[in-house]
Amino acid sequence: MEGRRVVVSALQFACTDDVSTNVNTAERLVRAAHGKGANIILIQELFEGYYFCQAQREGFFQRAKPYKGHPTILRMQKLAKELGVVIPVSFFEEANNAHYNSIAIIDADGADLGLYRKSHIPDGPGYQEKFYFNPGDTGFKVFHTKFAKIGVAICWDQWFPEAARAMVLQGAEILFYPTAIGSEPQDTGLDSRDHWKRVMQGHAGANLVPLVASNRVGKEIIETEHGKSEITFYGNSFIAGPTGEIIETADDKEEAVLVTHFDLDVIKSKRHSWGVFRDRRPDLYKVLLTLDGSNPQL
Ligand code: PUT
Repeated sequence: MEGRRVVVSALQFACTDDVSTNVNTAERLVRAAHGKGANIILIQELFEGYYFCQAQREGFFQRAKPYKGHPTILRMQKLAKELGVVIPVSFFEEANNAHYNSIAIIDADGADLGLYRKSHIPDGPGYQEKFYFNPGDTGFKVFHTKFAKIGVAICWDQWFPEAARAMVLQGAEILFYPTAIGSEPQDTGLDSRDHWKRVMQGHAGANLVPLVASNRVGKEIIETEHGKSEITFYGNSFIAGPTGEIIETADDKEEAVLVTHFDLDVIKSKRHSWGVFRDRRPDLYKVLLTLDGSNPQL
């Protein structure tokens, strides 16, 4: 019996540091994904420009814009409505004196379903996000789109199984992670791509949901306060199935439009019959609410 069929897509491209060029590229690839039958199309994190968090420069705060009336969100709302597709739109949000790494979820009729603000903010060489972003205050959310209930989290959030579980517990049927990750300026020998993939494959398998990850490619060189810094983003955008299996993957250099379909009713039956949501023991998980692992139950 045919169930609820949904076609998901992950886009991957190299960003320039020019907003209109990048938004045009995103639109071209969204149209290509729609041409391949996609219903929900994921664009990579902060696709309007270079990944500016390589540097701590006060001028980069000027890249932030308020959520309401944001020109890229408005343009993607028009595009979503024209094509009848769902588009999560990642952007650098200014909210009075706060700043967030945010994503607006645009439904297939162009309606804005609301905002998720990145919860886990990384810091370290090349990825100095704490300089720019307040930790998100929305909590983990589920968005009821035309095609599926979706959970959307952002980049560093993807390393935390708690975030994935929280979204699926609330009914998310597919998880989406827009990302910006690549080389590590402090260690040329460190390549995290396989680790990065396996962690998210684990979220898919542990929660029995498909998962879509979209990452940028390309070398970006940024003038920092200590001279130039560069990151080569490794792409490898992928779509995983509900046992964590990789179904589609892109390479580490090329632009890509990945597309895969899933039957959400079949997956739902498998998720329920496997029993992990029946056998959870939230009464024993209070330690997860501590930072230091001290067990409030002892
Ligand atoms: N996008 C954050 C990645 C951090 C890698 N060290």
